[in-house]
Amino acid sequence: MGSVNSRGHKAEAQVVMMGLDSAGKTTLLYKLKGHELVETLPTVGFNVESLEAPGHVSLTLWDVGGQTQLRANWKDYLEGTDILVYVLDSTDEARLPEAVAELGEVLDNPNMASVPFLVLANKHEAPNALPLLEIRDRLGLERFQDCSWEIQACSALTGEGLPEALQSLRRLLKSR
Ligand SMILES: Nc1nc2c(ncn2[C@@H]2O[C@H](COP(=O)(O)OP(=O)(O)OP(=O)(O)O)[C@@H](O)[C@H]2O)c(=O)[nH]1
Ligand SMILES: [Mg+2]
Repeated sequence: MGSVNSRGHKAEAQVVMMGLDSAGKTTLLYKLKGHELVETLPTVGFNVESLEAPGHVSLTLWDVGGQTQLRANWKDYLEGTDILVYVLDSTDEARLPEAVAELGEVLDNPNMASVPFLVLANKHEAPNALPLLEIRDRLGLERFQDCSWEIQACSALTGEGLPEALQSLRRLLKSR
C-alpha cells in the first residue's frame, strides 16, 4: 500500500494497468519510463517498473497481460492497489463492448471498492481512433458514482496525452 507524505498525500502508490490484449499497456509502460519505443510481445504474466511522477510521487506500475485466458488472473493483482489504469485501444471499436464488460468485472471486485481509476483511450493518434467523447459515452462511466475516475486520450507511440495522464493519476491519488 502507498505511504503518506507530509501534506497528507500519497507519496508512493501501487498502480495496476489492465485492459484487453493489444491495447498498448506494455508500450505505454516503457514509454512512460522514457525508453525508446520498444517492440512488444503479448505479455504472459506481468511487467513491473517504478516511476517518479510529478509531485514527488513514486509509482510502482504493474502491467498485466490481457489475453483472454489470462484475465482470470487479474483479480490476483487487485489487493493493495491504490489506483487502476484501464487501457483501451481507441481504434478497436469491435471489441469496445468486451473491454467495457471486463472493466465492469474488475470494478466489481471487493478489493476495488472506492479505488479510483483512470481510463486511457490509447492509440489516439491513429486516423481511425474513435473520438474520446464517444468512448466515454459507450463506457457508461457515469454509473460509477462510488469512486473517482477520469478518462484521458493518449498515444504510447507519440507520447501525446501522457503528461496529462500522470497529472490525472496525481489528482486521483489525492482524491482517495
Ligand atoms: N498506433 C498505435 N499503436 C500502438 C500504440 N500503443 C501500442 N501500440 C501497438 O499495439 C500493439 C500491442 O501493444 P502492447 O503494448 O504489446 O499491448 P498490451 O496491451 O501490452 O497487450 P498484452 O500484453 O497482450 O495484454 C503493438 O503492435 C504496439 O506497437 C499507440 O499508441 N498507437
Ligand atoms: Mg503487454
